[in-house]
Amino acid sequence: QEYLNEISALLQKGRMPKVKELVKQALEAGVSPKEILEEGLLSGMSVIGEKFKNNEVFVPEVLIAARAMNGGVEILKPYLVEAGVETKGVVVIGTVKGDLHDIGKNLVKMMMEGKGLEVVDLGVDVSPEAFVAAAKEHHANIISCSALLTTTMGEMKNVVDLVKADPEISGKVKVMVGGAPVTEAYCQKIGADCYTSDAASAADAALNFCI
Ligand code: B1M
Repeated sequence: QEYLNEISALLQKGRMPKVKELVKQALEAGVSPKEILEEGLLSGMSVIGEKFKNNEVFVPEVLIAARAMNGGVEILKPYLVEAGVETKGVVVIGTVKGDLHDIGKNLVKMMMEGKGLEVVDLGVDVSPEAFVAAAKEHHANIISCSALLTTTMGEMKNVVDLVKADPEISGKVKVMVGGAPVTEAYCQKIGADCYTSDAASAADAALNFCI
């Protein structure tokens, strides 16, 4: 437990090299990879997620904590595959067509990964067709769209419409939307399945769709 608490605390401080070192030490000491992931890394990330939601920490702290988490996960990955820890669901994520803002999208991705979801990141300027094709290819549970411009948020409706028109994924793949100009009212207007205002809530909502 000492290792796990320390990993969680170091992750919250964004100390990537230290996190990596401690993950290695914990493995050598016989702590299970699943425990290191869930009670060390993910628990640290969820503290950061809560603090972010409450404006107690800000974007830079979240980014360095996420970087530390990725460092730890990198060490754990081979062991996790062996230990058979299953991912809880698959999310295809991207910033919509015409939009190049990716900071919020990256935060959402990191928070989702922090919840044990597998995230396929299509990057920025993603067409509705590309979202749908990737959702099929990766057997995704969710398509998650980010938009930061009033001029591009309309693309989210095109994604929703394309999903609804496709018999293979219609009703099966949920569409989540978010980004600064997006609102709950807009989400309902275009018929998307879920709107959240911040990255931590997006990850919570995504997990709820998957379990
Ligand atoms: Co641009 N930009 N930008 N920009 N930019 C805004 C968005 C703008 C509000 C600035 C302003 O004028 N006040 C404005 C939009 C106006 C509007 O449409 N209403 C704007 C503009 C106009 C533009 C350009 C058109 C400027 C120009 O060229 N004339 C241009 C467009 C380029 C394009 O996309 N085609 C442009 C370019 C850029 C940069 C490239 C310089 C840079 C982006 C760099 C990058 O992303 N790699 C940039 C930036 C940084 C911003 C601001 C300053 C910051 C955005 C940001 O990253 N915020 C922004 C002004 C502002 O917001 N104060 C602005 C931090 C981020 C963490 O927040 O993405 O909202 P956000 O994510 C939040 C939530 O929204 C939520 O979670 C996150 C945090 O918890 N969330 C989701 C986000 N996605 C979600 C998805 C979900 C759920 C939740 O899915 C389920």
